[in-house]
Amino acid sequence: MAVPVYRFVGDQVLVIGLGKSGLSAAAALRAGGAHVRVWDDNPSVRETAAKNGLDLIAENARVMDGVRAIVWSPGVPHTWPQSHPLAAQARTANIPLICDVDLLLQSQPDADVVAITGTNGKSTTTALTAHLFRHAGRRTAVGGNLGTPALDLETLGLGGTYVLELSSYQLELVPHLACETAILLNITPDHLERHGGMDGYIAAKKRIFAHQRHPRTAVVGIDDSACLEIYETLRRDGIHRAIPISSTRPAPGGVYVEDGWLINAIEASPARIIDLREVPRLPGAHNWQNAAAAAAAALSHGISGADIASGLKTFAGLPHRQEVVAVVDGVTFVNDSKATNADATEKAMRCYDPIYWIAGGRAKAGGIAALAPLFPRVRHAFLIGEAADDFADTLEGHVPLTLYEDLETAIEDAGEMALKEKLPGATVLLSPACASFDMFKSFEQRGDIFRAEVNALWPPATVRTGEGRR
Ligand code: UMA
Repeated sequence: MAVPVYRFVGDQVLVIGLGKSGLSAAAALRAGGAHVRVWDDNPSVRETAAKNGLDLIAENARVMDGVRAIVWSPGVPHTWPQSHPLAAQARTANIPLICDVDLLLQSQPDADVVAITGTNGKSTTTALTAHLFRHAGRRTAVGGNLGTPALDLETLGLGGTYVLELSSYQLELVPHLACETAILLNITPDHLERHGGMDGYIAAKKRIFAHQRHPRTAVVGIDDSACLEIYETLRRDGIHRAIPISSTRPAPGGVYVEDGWLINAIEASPARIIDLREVPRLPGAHNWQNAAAAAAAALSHGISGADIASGLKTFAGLPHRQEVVAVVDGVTFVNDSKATNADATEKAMRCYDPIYWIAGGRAKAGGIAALAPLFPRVRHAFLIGEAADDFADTLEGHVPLTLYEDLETAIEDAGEMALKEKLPGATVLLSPACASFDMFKSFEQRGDIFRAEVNALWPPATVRTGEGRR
């Protein structure tokens, strides 16, 4: 535990939800002298918590009496699809729900904060922004929705910068989000059940700009209509320093990509930073938007274009996001397990041709119908999971396909077909357009299996000698 929270010494604080963020918050609060009581709706999690010495909230008690703060885990629904009983009691008692990120910001007021959200690309942008800051010699800690709970980050204090990925869930729980720089990449429908519809989802995303502190830099993607409207509002409000970013068109006063070049036009006439076509770990227009956002944040914190260019070149990328796991006899194997919806898969598909596509899992509403314009790139589809039959119906007559019981056999067949056909640019792409929970613990486990299986079937030594698979 890295950041103790001293604001609640001797006070009663509730922690609801005992996953990564809840346990981290409970530890930080206890270390800071708070009286912490905890709750999780899962009885076995409660049992473990009690065994580990945490005080459970007594059922049916007057829970809110004397409570100073309620730390709510982002994944626990509180308003939609239905109200949570403890959230309802908190509302009656007029106690706001906050999450661990809010506690970090309250405990570390001297550090700078770059907060990042968006439907897609926020993890890559967060990792890339942190990389650019570190590359330029800045003391930086990176976490939030990305994986490391906020209070597990190191204490930075004055001169340090927290780079935080924030989900729409977290944004509803951070009333003290006083960040210098806020980034909103894009908005497309997601998590609608949890926010009561698109308006609720957009409202949650907009909260990233609500409590900014000087210079109130708002970096906003202008490539979708919802974000463009938000940008226009911020530009005119006389409070924010709004910086537009685009991967598709010139954005005067902002950072954009033109003919593959990343351009800085924030304060002066447009200046080239780097040719993004030479940055292999950031393929595709969606990654170029991520690069523009990270560059805008870095520029507004005084990092030079030259440092940004060299930083982009050394960015290693994130696992499970168009991660190249092997190149075997000219066939590239790409792990894009993080693509849990059609929108994310579309972004990967635009980068490759021909594609040996491994897809399926637990489908999102709409399935893969939106990907139809990209079907001509798919040489063969290898379908797994609950969605396999539905996806087969959508692909029928457009793309040859095979259904599989397990991921491993699908990988083997996809690889063998690609290696046999030897088509230029051939890519075996795991980009499921589905959640993983029907077959795996998480998208990370699904991607780890893909990586391990590819390396087992076509080990690096085999790749070098070009002798085919073992
Ligand atoms: N729980 C309840 N009641 C419920 C639902 C869950 O008590 O109705 C309990 C579960 O039994 C479990 C705990 O809540 O014990 C889980 O809490 P959580 O879902 O908030 O998960 P954490 O492990 O704390 O992880 C959270 C984020 N999870 C979610 O927002 C769902 C992680 O984002 C984040 O990395 C982590 O904090 C550290 O900051 C993950 C995520 O899936 C990656 N995010 C969503 C996304 O990216 O789409 C928003």
